[in-house]
This record gives sequence, C-alpha cells and structure tokens, in this order.
Amino acid sequence: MIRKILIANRGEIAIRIMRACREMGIQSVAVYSDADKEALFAKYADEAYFIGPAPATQSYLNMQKVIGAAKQSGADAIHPGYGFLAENPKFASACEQEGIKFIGPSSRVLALLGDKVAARREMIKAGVPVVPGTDECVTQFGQARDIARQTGYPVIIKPSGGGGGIGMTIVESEGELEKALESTQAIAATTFGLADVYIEKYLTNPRHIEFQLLGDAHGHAIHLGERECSIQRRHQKLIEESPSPAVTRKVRKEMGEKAANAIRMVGYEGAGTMEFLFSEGKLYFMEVNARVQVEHPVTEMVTGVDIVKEGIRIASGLPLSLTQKDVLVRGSAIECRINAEDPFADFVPTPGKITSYHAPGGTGVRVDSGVYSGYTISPFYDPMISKLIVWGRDRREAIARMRRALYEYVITGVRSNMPFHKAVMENPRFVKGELGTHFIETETTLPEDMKRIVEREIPLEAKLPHVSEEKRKIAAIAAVAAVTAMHRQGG
Ligand code: MV4
Repeated sequence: MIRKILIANRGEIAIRIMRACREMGIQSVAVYSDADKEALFAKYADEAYFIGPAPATQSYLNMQKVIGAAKQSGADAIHPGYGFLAENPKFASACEQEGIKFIGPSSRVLALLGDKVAARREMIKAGVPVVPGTDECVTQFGQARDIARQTGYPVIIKPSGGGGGIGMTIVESEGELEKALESTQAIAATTFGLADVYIEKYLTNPRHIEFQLLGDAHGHAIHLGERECSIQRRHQKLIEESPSPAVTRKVRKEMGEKAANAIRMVGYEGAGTMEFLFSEGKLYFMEVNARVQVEHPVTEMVTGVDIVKEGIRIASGLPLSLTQKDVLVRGSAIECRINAEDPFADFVPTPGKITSYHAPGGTGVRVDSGVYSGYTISPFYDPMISKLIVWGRDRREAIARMRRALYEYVITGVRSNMPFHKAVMENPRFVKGELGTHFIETETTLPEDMKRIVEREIPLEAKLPHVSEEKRKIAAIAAVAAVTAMHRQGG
C-alpha cells in the first residue's frame, strides 16, 4: 500500500490530490518553486521541499529535482497531476527505475498514446470510430493527395507528436496541400522533435465531447459518462459540463463501453479521458489524455465517484472500487474556470495580488482553488484562480445555480473572466445546449453582453461606499440581491 505521495504539481490540483491523500490516511509531500513559497498547496502538504527557480523548466519540469525530493522524503509514489510531467513517458520510466510508483499509466502506455498515429491505429483495432483519414503517418505529397481525395476537403493535418490543437493546419483545397504538408512537418519537427504528421477530414464546428475512464491492473475498465467541453478559446477550455446535452443514454452506454474496452485492451492503468469530436449525431475519436484532467470535478459531481482516490487505489494495485453497473449519472454539473484574465482585452493574463477574496457556497456548489485573500498570482504559470463547479437536478437548475454562485463570488485586486461566465450563463444558445467548438467566435454579442452585465453591477457597488476593499465580503450579499432582482425581471 502507498504510505506517502509526492505531488509533482502546484496550485489547485496539488491541493485536490492532497485532500484525497488526507482522506485515505496517506502522507503528502509538496514540491515548490521560488514563485510558490507562499502558495496554499505548499502549506497544506504534510511536508514541502523547495525545488528551484520560478521557471517550470528549472523546477516542476526538472525530473532530477522532483525525483530527488521524492527520495529525500521517502515518498513511495509520485502523483503528476495535469500538465508539467504528467504524460511524459521518460518521467514515468525514471520513476519506475527508482522504485517509485508513478500514479498513472506505465511508460509503455504513455509512449503509445502520446504517438497520435499509433493511438489512432490502436483505437481502430479496438473498434472505436475515428474521423476518416490516415492510419499511418504521411510523409509524401502523393500519399496526402490520395487520402484527401478519398475523404474530401477540407482536411486537417495534425502532428503525431502533438495533441491539444498545437501545430495543426486546415487545408481547403488540393492546391494548398503540398505547402501545408511541408510547413506542418517543419513546425512539428521544431515543436515536438518529430516531423510525423497525419491527415483527417476536417469537421466544421464540431462539439468536443470526452469520456472519463478508469482502468485497473486486474483487467477491469469502466467509464463514468462524458463531459462536454465545447466552450474553449485557443484550445483552452473555459466551461465544461456533464452530461453533454447532445449525448443520449444509448450513445453514452455504447461509446462509453467501447472506450472502456479500448483502454482495457492497451493495458491502461489509472484515470484517463478519451476525447471525441461530435458532428451530425456521430462521435469520432481524437486522442486519449493519459492523466487526471482539470475538468474531472463535473464527472465527480454527477457520479459521486472520487476520481483521484480511484487513481491512487489503482496505483496501489487494488481493483476498482466499483463496477460499470454501479455508475449512475445523476443530475447535471457545470464548471467555470475562473482565470486571472481580462475578457475585455482579448483575455490577456492579469497576474497580481488578490486584495480580497470571498468564495461562493451553499447547496450544490464546489470551489477548487489554491488562492486566498492576500495571495499574489504569479506570471510564471497558468493564470487559473479557481474552478467553480455546481450541481443541479437538471441542467436548468445547474445554470441558475452557477449564475447565483458567480454573483456571490468576490475577487478584488485582479481582473477575472467572471463577466464572460456571467454572459455565457445568460446566452440563449448556451441555455438551449446548442454548442460547438466555435461558440465563442460565433456568439458575437458576448463582448456587449459582458459590458451590460458589468454596468448593471456598478450601482450595486455604489450602494456600499462605506465598504472597504478588505470588507468586500458584504458585497457578495448585495450581489445575491441583484441576481434575485434580475431573475424577477426575467433577465
Ligand atoms: C479536429 C477538428 C476538426 N476536424 N479534427 C483541436 C484540438 C485537438 N484536440 C483537435 N482539434 C480539432 N481537431 C478534425 N478532424 C477541430 C479541432 C478543433 C477543436 C477541437 C476541440 C475543441 C476546440 C477546437 C477548436 C478548433 C479546432
């Protein structure tokens, strides 16, 4: 059994993992950089080790330093969280060699799924539907031309070593293909150290739907239903929900079982996600994310399964604590990523000091964060302040609850993207569940909607002239009154 876990990550996810450790009676070890000396996660852990300067390459991405801290602390396992070293087969292999359990799939499975062409081939073998396209990497123009003629234009060229949307090229016609192939290969070589690319038919404005999966070392694999993550900007998700308004129970069961069977076939151990594109009623495999994801809480809210704990149990060699028939999707959950970004200025990061902070609460509300009043958000890492997650008996209730919670949330000192979230929660197409990956670009009224929402809040704040910045918690109560008034007006 695992007794002590080093968390090779920072921020909210480090705390999320440490919370699971504490409930399981497992000791937790934090590693922190120069920029995170005052961070909550470094205080929350049972022990904390300094691992170097603020740039991640010299701290959170430095395998020797992370493994060194694990050995020094006597940790028997490392949890990588998301990002940083999470899907790095070399890191998993280094842990394996040091006799430290890497909490996640084996280095062999990470290498297989990290190679997108190989992963696509495995999924075809396992009977998972893929977007029409290649089953091997494309090197020659002639090869690319033949595939594109079969699938029809537009096509998309993707780096095999990539993922998450980086370095992809959309090609509208055969005339552009040769140049696009060469440039994508060149970008792939410099970005990922591998020139291999593959080609798929390009789907216009699909939905992004992903299945949460768990696989153990005893040949069991299950799915926890899907999440819809269509609301994204530059491949950064902003709002996620479960279940997807587009997925029926029949499709959930069929595709969930196919996805679970596929990860069982590759010997996947741990929590993982299979990403799909959804277009014209059909799901098409894109890639497997071999880690716990930012948006895992929406699945936890509708299934009641603690995904992080299951991952730790699996790494300890224990079987899954539940079977597929124990999984029930109940109600609806939505997550808003609250970022230190200015939605009125092209979402530029706005790091700085949080001068006052009051998180929402009440029935069905969960806030995963790593900040506090007086904390300074560092410019060195991603600017996520927190994840606000709500549960409702149905999607309507979840939306109403999210609106209520957003208006209770007080963050001063840094600008946040909360006006964006408030605008989306009032957007008629969002409310109807009519989503696509181009939602933000196509909803052209969002900027003016955000402006209107902020202006509506000004008179409320003016009612509280005596309230100092430090006492802004009271403003949260006024804000609730505002939402109530808004609902009365049918706003
Ligand atoms: C696609 C696609 C359309 N057709 N593949 C971008 C993220 C990466 N995981 C895959 N991506 C896409 N692949 C085919 N064949 C459109 C996208 C895409 C996208 C996907 C999910 C969420 C947001 C997106 C934004 C632009 C493009």
